[in-house]
Amino acid sequence: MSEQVPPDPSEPNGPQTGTLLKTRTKTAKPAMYKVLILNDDYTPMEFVVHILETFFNKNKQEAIDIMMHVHRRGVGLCGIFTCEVAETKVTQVLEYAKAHDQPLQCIMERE
Ligand code: TYC
Repeated sequence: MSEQVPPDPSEPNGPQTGTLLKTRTKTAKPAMYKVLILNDDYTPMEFVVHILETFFNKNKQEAIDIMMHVHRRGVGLCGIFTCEVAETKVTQVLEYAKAHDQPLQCIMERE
C-alpha cells in the first residue's frame, strides 16, 4: 500500500542530492613534447639545415644555429608540439633521412 505525497513547495525539483555542480572555467592543457635531433658523424651539415628549414619552419640562420648547436653539444631542440604533431614531425624526418641514406636521428620527449 502506498500513499501519494504532495510535492514539497520548497523543493519543486524533488529532493536534492547535496552534490554541487561547478561550472568549469579551465580547459585542460594538452601534454607537450620536445622534438630533438641528435648529432652523428656522417649526415652533412647542409642536410640538417635543410631538414630544419623544411619540417620545422626555421629560417636559414635559425637552422644553422640549431645545427651547429647539435654538432657541438650532441642534441638540439627543433620545436615543441602536441603529441600527434610531434609524432608526425619525427616520422617525417626519419623517413626523409632514410630516403636520402642519412643516419640522422630524431626523437620526441615529453616536456
Ligand atoms: N656532425 C655532422 C657533421 O660533422 C653534422 C650534423 C649536425 C649531423 C647535426 C647531425 O643532427 C646533426 N657532418
